[in-house]
Amino acid sequence: MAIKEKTIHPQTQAAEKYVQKVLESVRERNPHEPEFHQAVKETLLSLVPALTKKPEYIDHGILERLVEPERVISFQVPWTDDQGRVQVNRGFRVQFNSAIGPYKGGIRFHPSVNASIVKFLGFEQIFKNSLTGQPIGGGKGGSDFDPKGKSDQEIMRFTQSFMTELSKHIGPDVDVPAGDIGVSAREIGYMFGQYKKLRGAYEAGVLTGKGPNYGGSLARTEATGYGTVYFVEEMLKAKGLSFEGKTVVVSGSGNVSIFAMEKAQELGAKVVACSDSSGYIYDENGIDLGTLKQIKMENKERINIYIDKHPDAYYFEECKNIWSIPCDIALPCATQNELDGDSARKLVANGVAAIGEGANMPSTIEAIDIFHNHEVLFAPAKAANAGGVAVSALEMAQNSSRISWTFEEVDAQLHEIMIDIHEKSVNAAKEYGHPGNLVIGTNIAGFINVADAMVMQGV
Ligand code: NDP
Ligand code: 2IT
Repeated sequence: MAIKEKTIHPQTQAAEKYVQKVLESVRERNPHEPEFHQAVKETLLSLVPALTKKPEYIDHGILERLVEPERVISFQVPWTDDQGRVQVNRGFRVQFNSAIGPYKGGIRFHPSVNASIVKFLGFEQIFKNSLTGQPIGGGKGGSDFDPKGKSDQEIMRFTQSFMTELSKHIGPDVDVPAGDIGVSAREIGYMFGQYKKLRGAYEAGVLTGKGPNYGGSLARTEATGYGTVYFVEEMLKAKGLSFEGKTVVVSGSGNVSIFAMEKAQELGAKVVACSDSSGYIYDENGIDLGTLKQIKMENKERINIYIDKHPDAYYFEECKNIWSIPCDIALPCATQNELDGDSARKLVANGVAAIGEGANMPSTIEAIDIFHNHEVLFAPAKAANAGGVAVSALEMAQNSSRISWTFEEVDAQLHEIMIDIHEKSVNAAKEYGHPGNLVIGTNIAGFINVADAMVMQGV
């Protein structure tokens, strides 16, 4: 008896071949950049349905152009420490794609920062920014500078030196950096002060995440964490579920994590655990956010201090083990690849219902496959954490028009944007033949907008 072979449409075959060819060339042309390869692979594989439907993208070489940054800047950052010694760090800015607006994306200060990390972040930013529906292109920057244990004066001297070089490459209509890991309002303030001095002009829209008293937007600090929870709320709602009464675990205890916890609590969830890079805390009564904010945001201490103030809570070393705690909803909000296959298996075995990626690329490709195979609701980073950059774009809009909106006005716009991103992702997943797969829906929805703009603007 003849075996009936599954027939693959020739256009799908052509799209798959094209994607494989681009992936191979990315690996060859960018050796030793595993995070960049991972981000490109995860994204491009999910674009096959879009390339099948619109093969003109292949003729226009859209993928080859998307994976090659328009500009990569790498520079020396010399600074003097409190002992008078000269230190040298490496700075980066990757201006990835400007099809739909000026480059936009954060700056990360962390010892792990290298070309691979900045490129994966810049690449993902293209799609994320497009999803927000705002006119912003994709970029990212950073330095291998470690802010831990540095004095305020050291932070200021380093940051000023970083901006001395960066200032040559940015501007309100060119490239607009913001914060990321290790860069919050304090660092943005020092960068803005230095940029202003070098330019001799008050160009408020050159950076976002500024203090609200000098051009920053209210609700920018809260935006990424709140936005992640708004997105997950929509994903749950579509299945008749909500945060009310759910047990939530959130990794990290930085900007994104803290405000994700705050919004989840507001919506009636119990957040029982969170972490920093040393370990995690478990408080079965629910994390006391007032105490946590004081420890991590104000005093910049280690998370284990929490148990001094809450003796009935527990502290465990090894932050990765946070995923062994049973929960209904897990929000990875710390860093890339913090949730691997083993962690995903533990979460699934403990009955997790939904994952919302507050961090960038926190789940490995294996972990995402496990969630999909077990029908766990999965909110991918490019959609779920887009609230931060969306409010950054609202900050740019306020700066251009020299007005400022109230916290409630910005928060309401953020909420609408997150609902819209969810709807776009759900619709694209359905339209391109993968209903319910938000990874595919998100990537395609973000891609189409940028790809069409690239086609219209020519080579
Ligand atoms: P913060 O610097 O405010 O906080 C980072 C948190 O993650 C800290 O608790 C930190 O622990 C922990 N962490 C950092 N690196 C590691 C690591 N290698 N292993 C374990 N834990 C780690 O950063 P953000 O909250 O701003 O950023 C968190 C994530 O969210 C990142 O992936 C970032 O790219 C992403 N993101 C941020 C946005 C923003 O607006 N800030 C917008 C969209 C995404 P410790 O205190 O010990 O360093
Ligand atoms: O990853 C991100 O989207 C950010 N760090 C925020 C970028 C921004 O420009 O606000």
